[in-house]
Amino acid sequence: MRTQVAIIGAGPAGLLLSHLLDQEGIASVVVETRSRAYVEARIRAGILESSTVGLLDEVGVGERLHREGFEHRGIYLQTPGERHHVDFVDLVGRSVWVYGQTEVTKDLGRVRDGAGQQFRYEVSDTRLHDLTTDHPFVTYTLPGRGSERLDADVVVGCDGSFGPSRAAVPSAARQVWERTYPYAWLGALADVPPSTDELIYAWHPSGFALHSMRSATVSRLYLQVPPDTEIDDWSDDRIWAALAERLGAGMDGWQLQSGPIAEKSVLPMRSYVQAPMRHGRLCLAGDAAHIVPPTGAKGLNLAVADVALLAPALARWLSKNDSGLVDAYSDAALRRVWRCTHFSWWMTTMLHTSGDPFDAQLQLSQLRWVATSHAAATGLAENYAGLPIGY
Ligand code: FAS
Ligand code: PHB
Repeated sequence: MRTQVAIIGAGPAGLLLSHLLDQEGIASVVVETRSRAYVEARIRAGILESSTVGLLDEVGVGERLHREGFEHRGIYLQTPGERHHVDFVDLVGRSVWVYGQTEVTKDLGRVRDGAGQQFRYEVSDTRLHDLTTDHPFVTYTLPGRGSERLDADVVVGCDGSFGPSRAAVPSAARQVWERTYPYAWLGALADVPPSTDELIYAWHPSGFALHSMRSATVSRLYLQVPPDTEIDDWSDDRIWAALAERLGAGMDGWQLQSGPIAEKSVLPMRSYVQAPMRHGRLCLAGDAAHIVPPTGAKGLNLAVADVALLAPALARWLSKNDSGLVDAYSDAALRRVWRCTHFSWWMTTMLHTSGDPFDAQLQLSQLRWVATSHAAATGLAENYAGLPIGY
């Protein structure tokens, strides 16, 4: 097979890239190792920055988001006994939207089907070849149909943190920065109406907690747990008890409604950045190049920002033979990557307890500062609501 851009990975980065390229008249084939149903059901992010929503609207993928998602003015920051609202709209004139990554992925898939996108789902043994020549190609095995070769002008690795593209950049040609945090998140999806109108980020001596949501009947909740936590050690009752304690049930009469937990899992917390995000005719986008802890709600939004930069760069290269933008892609994308990596680290270290009493006082002082200083709250709002694409 031959195409212009071979995209590895049908997550939000890969699907959105295929759509943006199509809008520029550039053909692509998307190769994915999982089934479509699995990818569309995989529970991950839930917060969309205003620039992400703006882009999805622009390219005709925002209709259901506006119909079924929630627009939020801001978030609550909480310490024991105090819940403070940080209003992004007042502070920086931008809101955020609550709309599950599963729904974004379904909307993108539907629009790509309508445009006749070529997909290869459930492939195995994906390999990248000749990336520093003018004729790169990808090989993989199709379920029950043997191996296939996909020739392209460019290969884009949108295959996340466990895909082959990241490692296809020779170690001598790449630099990696990594930080692993001494805690993890226990995430629970519960069939119960949210007990808050906007997200609550709570600092508590027993550990961090987050109350998010997916709809008027589904809540998404997170607890800080030790990194080696076994999910079987956490019964639903234990999860609800810890959430009630840390989110301050009873404070000013506020109650946390509990209910059936449909899904629960443990998510490791780490920061990872790999540079450059281009090597010859291989470009990396999204989690393939960088991982942020979810405390800043940046993962999905960063993947969107990468492909928003990459699509016009590839289009200009492939249709006008002008490599100016693609030569600048890695540095331009990494500027935002490091801004979001810093913000996600800052939110994570401000809100997760380390057990060190000195740290605790520093964290409480920082949270009080954000709650009382217009300048500090604006800094948080600017980063959380999202910086303009192309920052
Ligand atoms: P993705 O990982 O979404 O997509 C990569 C795709 O490549 C996958 O479909 C994968 O199956 C495919 N692939 C892998 N290897 C392949 C191969 N060999 N051949 C073909 N295809 C291959 N962010 C938040 O803001 N909030 C959250 O709560 C949150 N929770 C998360 C939970 C988990 C477990 C993870 C891993 C991430 C979470 N994130 C969260 C971050 C998340 O939203 C990512 O940033 C986002 O999925 C990145 O999108 P992509 O870059 O498209 O990568
Ligand atoms: C989520 O809704 O899944 C979510 C929201 C905010 C975060 C992380 C996860 O910071």
